[in-house]
Amino acid sequence: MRLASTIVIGLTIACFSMPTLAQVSGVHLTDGDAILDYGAGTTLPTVTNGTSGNVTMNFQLGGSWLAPNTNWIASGNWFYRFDNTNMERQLADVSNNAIMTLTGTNQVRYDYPELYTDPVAGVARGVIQPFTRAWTNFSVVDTGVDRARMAMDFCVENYGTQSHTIDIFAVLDINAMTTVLADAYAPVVVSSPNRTLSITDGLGFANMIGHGADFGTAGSRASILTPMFNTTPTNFSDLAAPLPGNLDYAAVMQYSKQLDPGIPVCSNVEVEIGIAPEPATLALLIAGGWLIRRSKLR
Ligand SMILES: [Ca+2]
Ligand SMILES: [Ca+2]
Ligand SMILES: [Ca+2]
Repeated sequence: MRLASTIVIGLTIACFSMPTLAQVSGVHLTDGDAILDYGAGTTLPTVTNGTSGNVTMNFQLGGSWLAPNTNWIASGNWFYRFDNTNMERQLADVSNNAIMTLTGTNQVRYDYPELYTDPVAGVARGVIQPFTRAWTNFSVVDTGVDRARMAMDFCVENYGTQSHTIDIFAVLDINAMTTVLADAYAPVVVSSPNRTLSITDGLGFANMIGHGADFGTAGSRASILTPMFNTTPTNFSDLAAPLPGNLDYAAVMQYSKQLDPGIPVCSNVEVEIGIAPEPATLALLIAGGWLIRRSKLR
């Protein structure tokens, strides 16, 4: 009897001394030889504002995992700003209660039960925006030889009774051909309801498609990222003129959404990357195709 109660006491102590839930980790997704890491080798942000919101990422067309000169997206994330606030916030696992759910090898969902308003004195992380929650999905698809596509979406739900508006930002530091320089941007193409930013670097290309986005632009890393961490509301406008490839650029899609009670609102971005076949290779492929066709005709 004494032994049994000792065990019970021991178990009780063990339960109460267990650490709080672990921080939610980043994720490694694969499809064929395409790879997408969100929070590569790290946990998700644990604060609602600051440079940790620009989560380390890794997007590969192929090659071994994290091999040098294989990463086309250095970092990025979703940010949001409610109508009653002045600052953009990042999705953060503040209370250790975000949840990660993997599907197969190439999809992940993160649930965030808490969203935040501006920081206030004594509460650096900000006040919880009541009756709101969010979730994100990330996925990667191998779309062929030297081709890959990643998708990321952000959904927010208002389960209160008061309507809001919310601004949502998808920020990505894309490095076409894995190099920070030589990424030439064309002006954003508006093809309702989408916006597309097209980037070229030699034979490499990257297209960032904002489904239903209200604005799409790119600029130096600082011009896109710093405004996500400062103390004033930020609004972007469309990229109207081409950018020559002489800086390390980041790109952003902004969405302005009505957030009525009971109606989840989702924003979605896709990024296609690839290397166009060289003209000589193309000629060989065409010739090869012709020979195959001729042999089938016989
Ligand atoms: Ca480049
Ligand atoms: Ca700002
Ligand atoms: Ca870049």
